[in-house]
Amino acid sequence: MSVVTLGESLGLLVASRIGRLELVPSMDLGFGGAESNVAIGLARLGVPVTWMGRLGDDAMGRLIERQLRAEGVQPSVTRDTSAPTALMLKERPASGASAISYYRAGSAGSRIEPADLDLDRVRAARVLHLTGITAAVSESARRALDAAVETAHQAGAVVSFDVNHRSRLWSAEEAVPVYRALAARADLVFAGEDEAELLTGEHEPAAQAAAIAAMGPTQVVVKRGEHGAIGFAEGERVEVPAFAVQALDTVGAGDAFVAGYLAELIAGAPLPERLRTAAACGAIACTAPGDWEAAPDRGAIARFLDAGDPVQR
Ligand code: ADP
Ligand code: KDG
Repeated sequence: MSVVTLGESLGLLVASRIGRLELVPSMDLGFGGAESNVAIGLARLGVPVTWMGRLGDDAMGRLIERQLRAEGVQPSVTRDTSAPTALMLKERPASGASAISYYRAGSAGSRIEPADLDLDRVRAARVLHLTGITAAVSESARRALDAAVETAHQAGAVVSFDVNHRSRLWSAEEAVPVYRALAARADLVFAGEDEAELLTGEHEPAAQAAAIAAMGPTQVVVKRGEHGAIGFAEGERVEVPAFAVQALDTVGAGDAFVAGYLAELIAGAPLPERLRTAAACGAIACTAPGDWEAAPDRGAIARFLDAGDPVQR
């Protein structure tokens, strides 16, 4: 009952202080990447998971692979000796605000191609999880997505697609037809409200979810940040509110949410339970800095759900 995901992971340098980046004295080193964030979230929830991607033959690539292994993710990595691992910088212009810059054009991760994929692992998986970021990074990455989707379909796996539009990487005009084509081939689609509006032209989350479902997927989830989420599956529509938390860093909330949803799907849980666990994972992920560091394990979810007292003794 495993999950396979593929995409680009990047080194992450985060300004240690609020203020203009050129005046910040130091940066904290970590990494991110929507698909590896989901993979770590799943591993913490006890789901066997493989992350596939290309990394540079450099320190950042080694850091990413080590960390994935340390988190219990099985990496399936192609080492690219002619291109570096990508980087992103996160500056903090004001309290609670962050701004990302990418250094990823021509990176190792963006050069992923169908030959890099371990298709036997895709065939053996229960779920293949993809995001629109991979579609944005290159033409060979789009071919890798196609090959993975084709293989997963033939093997009867669930194809899960999170739109994850990144306007720094491509324009909506370029991206939307690609997202629509991927959504039509997916069994399960996740979209933020803005993304769902891009895909459907609808403004209301329920209408957005219905319009995405009309494209083909049997399960659709619209993520609504601090307003929670709405899901459609098995002929049922379910809304969940967000859990009230003091959000410190919302980057990665959507990835933790997806991990929670997929873990419950694999466990055979009905839609309301899938969404509740997902919302708990999303909320918990917001409570500490980092793109994946705060993703919970089962124990943390249980403590969160019956926490009246925030002090643990
Ligand atoms: P994305 O990161 O993909 O943009 P969202 O911001 O919608 O996704 O977050 C995904 C989910 O995480 C939401 O549906 C919600 O359940 C939870 N979440 C996000 N932000 C908050 C928040 N500020 N407080 C509580 N839960 C949140
Ligand atoms: O969802 C969080 C991701 O956006 C982040 O970890 C980095 O994958 C990333 C990207 O391309 O923005």
